Amino acid sequence: MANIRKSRFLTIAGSDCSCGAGIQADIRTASLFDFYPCSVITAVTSQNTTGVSSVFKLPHQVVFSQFDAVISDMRPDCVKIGMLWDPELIRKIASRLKESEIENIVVDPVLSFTLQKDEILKKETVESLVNYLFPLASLITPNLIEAAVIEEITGSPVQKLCKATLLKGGHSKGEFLVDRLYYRERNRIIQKEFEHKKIETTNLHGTGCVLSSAIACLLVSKKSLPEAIESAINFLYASLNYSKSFKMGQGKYGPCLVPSVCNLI
Ligand code: PXL
Repeated sequence: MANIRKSRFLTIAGSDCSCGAGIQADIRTASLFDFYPCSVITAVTSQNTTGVSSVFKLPHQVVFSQFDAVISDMRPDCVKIGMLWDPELIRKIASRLKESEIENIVVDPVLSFTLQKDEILKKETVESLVNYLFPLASLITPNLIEAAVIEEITGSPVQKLCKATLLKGGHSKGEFLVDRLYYRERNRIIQKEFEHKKIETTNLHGTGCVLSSAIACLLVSKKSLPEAIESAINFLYASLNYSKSFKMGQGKYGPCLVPSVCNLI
């Protein structure tokens, strides 16, 4: 009698041992949306609320064998892609994703760690993301800094590079922030804005991961793209509000913790 199919979520991302961001944040989020989570770990980071102390990039072969094991058996209904650090790795992951015909792919173009500029920002890495992964994505979710880097490298506004883009406004100055969604309808780009009062907190670590994972799950539940995004943004703000006063470690940037999803969406 074991025939009931449960929805599955796949994250392809880096591990964060403090569980604020990356694979661990994605799994926490997908579980709250009642998805069975699977993961392909691309790198193992050592970090806590004070910063990142090391990044170990897994050999390509180890990344692919995880991918093949999951894809050949689990058939995910949605995928969230986070930290991918090498142009060749990105090309190969993209080609395997294409072959597997998976839908509902959300790409969070993580170009650097919180507070640290590192080699992920290399030009060829960004070009590989844009040329191979963006065409497969249902949505990309850059923040303002990532969008500026991508625009500088490609010479094109980020919203022109993908079917749909959620440009996250969290890094803007001022009391309010605006997340802007751009999507195509009959060859026109439509823009929708989601404005929020900023929540006063430094517990912001992992917000991008939580948001993109929530969107990936919500895309499966047959909501339209704007509806899925609105629900996910509301979920993120409820999470930020819930965790704004927690003190998790000695450093400044604590994790954004997600409350129970009940009554939030
Ligand atoms: O939030 C970006 C991000 C993604 N993935 C991993 C991270 C971070 C930020 O620190 O550690 C593994």
